[in-house]
Amino acid sequence: SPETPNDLQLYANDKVSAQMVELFEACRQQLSDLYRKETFRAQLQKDIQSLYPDARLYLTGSTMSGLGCRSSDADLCLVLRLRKTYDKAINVLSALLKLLRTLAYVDRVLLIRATVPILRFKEKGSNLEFDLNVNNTVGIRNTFLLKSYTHADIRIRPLMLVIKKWARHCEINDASKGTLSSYTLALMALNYLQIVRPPVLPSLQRDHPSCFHPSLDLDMIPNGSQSVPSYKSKNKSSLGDLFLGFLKYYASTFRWDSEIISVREATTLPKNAFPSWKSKFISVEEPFEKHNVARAVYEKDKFDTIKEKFAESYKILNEKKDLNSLLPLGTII
Ligand code: 3AT
Ligand code: MG
Repeated sequence: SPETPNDLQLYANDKVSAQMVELFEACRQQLSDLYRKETFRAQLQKDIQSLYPDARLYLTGSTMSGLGCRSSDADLCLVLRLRKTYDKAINVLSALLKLLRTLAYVDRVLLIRATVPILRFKEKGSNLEFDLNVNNTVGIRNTFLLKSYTHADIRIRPLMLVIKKWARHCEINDASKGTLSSYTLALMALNYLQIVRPPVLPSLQRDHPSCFHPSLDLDMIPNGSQSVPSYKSKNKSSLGDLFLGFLKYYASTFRWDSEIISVREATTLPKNAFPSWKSKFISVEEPFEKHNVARAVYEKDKFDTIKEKFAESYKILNEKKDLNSLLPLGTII
């Protein structure tokens, strides 16, 4: 990892910030976790090529974006040539289901028929979990966009990890239960960091369009994101102040009913300019496509819970100035 603890210490001179650094150091994905996932990916790609010779398997999500925890799953995108999209993807997954059940190193394979259908399985004899989709290549693009944001400023990774742990503890970090996916939370946090004055982050898509062109060849994507220089922000807020600011922003400044979160534009967009977004409780624009990544939040009571957690957590942290008042730090990994 390029940063040293000393760099981070510049932003950790108060209690909450120091607690955030400590939590980050304890929970962040290790190089050994990454190697294990990569070894599994390479073997699985080889086995899948016995069925689909042109298939390529990419690791995506927090494993690659820099936002991974030791306990994070590994997201996989299988890329192969198909004539039709959805129908065929489900057929490929059915065929793969049979193949994976014959592999000695794979365990508990399930086919999940969601909007983006996936195979979910585990590595035999460990807790390592995988989600595999077919040709949902936007996940490769947005993973490397997120990775570039984590490289733009040293505070991003610890802040995002704490936000994820906080949201999980509040039980608002599970898209399958109608709350926020980790990816949605990440975009919400990035958008706050773009909007705060002075900004902690710019729009990387606006500042470096060629690195993030939506039709950039898949194999060029990781190189593209590597060539993004780090951003020199005038905002010197501590980690704790940014976390508190994030909670406060979504507790009281952001207008859920009229604004769309747009990391692509580094601002919010007015919902009334986009009629199909008007009825949504939470609107978060996917940076590479015009869809709402927060569409899992469609029940009013889940939406209310999410807003309540922001308000309540802001109040508690602002008063107590101790991360333990929000999260039982000793028990979290
Ligand atoms: P965890 O560490 O697993 O909690 P993560 O960053 O891997 O966090 P998710 O598991 O929620 O996040 O999602 C995995 C990746 O899939 C992240 C992103 O590249 C892609 N992805 C997830 N949801 C969407 C979506 N609605 N639209 C486009 N891409 C998505
Ligand atoms: Mg994941």
